[in-house]
Amino acid sequence: ATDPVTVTVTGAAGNIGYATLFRVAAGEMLGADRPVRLRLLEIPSSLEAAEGTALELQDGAFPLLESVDVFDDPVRAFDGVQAGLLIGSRPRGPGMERSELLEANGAIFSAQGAAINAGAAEDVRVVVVGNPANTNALIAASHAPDVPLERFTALTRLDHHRAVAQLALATGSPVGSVRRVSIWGNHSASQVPDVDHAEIGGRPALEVLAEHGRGRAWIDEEFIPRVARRGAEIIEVRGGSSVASAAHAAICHMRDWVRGTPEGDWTSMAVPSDGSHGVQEGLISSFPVTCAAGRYDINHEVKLGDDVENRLRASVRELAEEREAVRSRGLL
Ligand code: NAX
Repeated sequence: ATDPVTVTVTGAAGNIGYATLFRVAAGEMLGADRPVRLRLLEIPSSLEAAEGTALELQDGAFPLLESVDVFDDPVRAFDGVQAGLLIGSRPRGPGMERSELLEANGAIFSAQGAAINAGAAEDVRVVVVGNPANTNALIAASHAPDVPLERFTALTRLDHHRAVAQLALATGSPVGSVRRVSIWGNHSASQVPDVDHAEIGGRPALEVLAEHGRGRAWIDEEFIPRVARRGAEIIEVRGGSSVASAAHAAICHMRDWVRGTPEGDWTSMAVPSDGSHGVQEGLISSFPVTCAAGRYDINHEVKLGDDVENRLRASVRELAEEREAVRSRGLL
């Protein structure tokens, strides 16, 4: 047996939290040989619901689940954290101003960043799911000066999966044959799904798409908007926002970061920019990354097509604006 890993999940009583916890307990994130200690964070009004989830986790009798503890204090919830899934955030309510949204989330993620700074384990890794995910990750990172910046990431894996799935559907190919898709930029409608380097069944995706009558126009007018607006489509059709697919993406994000991406493929993660691909250093932007030996590396080799580059520039501008908005409110 190996040492247990301490996993903190915020928004534990929420929809995505609920869909995530049981799979983590089952070993689907960190491996079938890795015991886990779960620490659940909720706000006081949802603490009891989180306690109920903890009871259900007991009822799963998961052999890998060493303990479940529930907190409404971030300092205690993040004590010893090695894998942090920051899911809870303040969604935009009806009539809510953008400034209120930024401030509510600024308060949440600055407190959580400070708690991570105070108590995290040496090998802590954080993925922010709660929106606006990239900027929330930036706020948390800026309140954790003792934690290496690269340990703060945000989720764009759901966008990545959506793009992979749409390519498979459009070409009648198995999903598992689609590789090297990239999501660039912000996790928002400005995100940039990129198929220029993608492969389907080992062949250039653009070639396979063309055989199915899908050229640039399909990519620009159908594929990109479909992927970028898929969250809204799910809300329309399902009557609620993405839950299980988001939980799955968060688990895959952390799993690949810890255990590596498959040989010959890469994935997409929003990570602090090192200045490459024209993304201002320090902004948390989605990039194609490969993971090995517990770390991720931004893919520096892929060359941006003109169209992707233009779109990425707009998405990065949006990220810089979000950063400016939180900075001017003293949240960084
Ligand atoms: P829910 O409203 O079901 O759950 C959120 C939970 O977070 C609630 O139980 C709430 O009490 C808790 N919470 C709020 N503030 C907290 C705090 N300070 N500390 C601890 N817990 C806190 O939302 P759910 O559907 O689970 O979605 C969670 C977040 O994921 C939302 O911000 C949503 O926008 C975001 N999403 C991000 C996605 C991504 O790809 N990055 C996709 C799915 C999802 O839209």
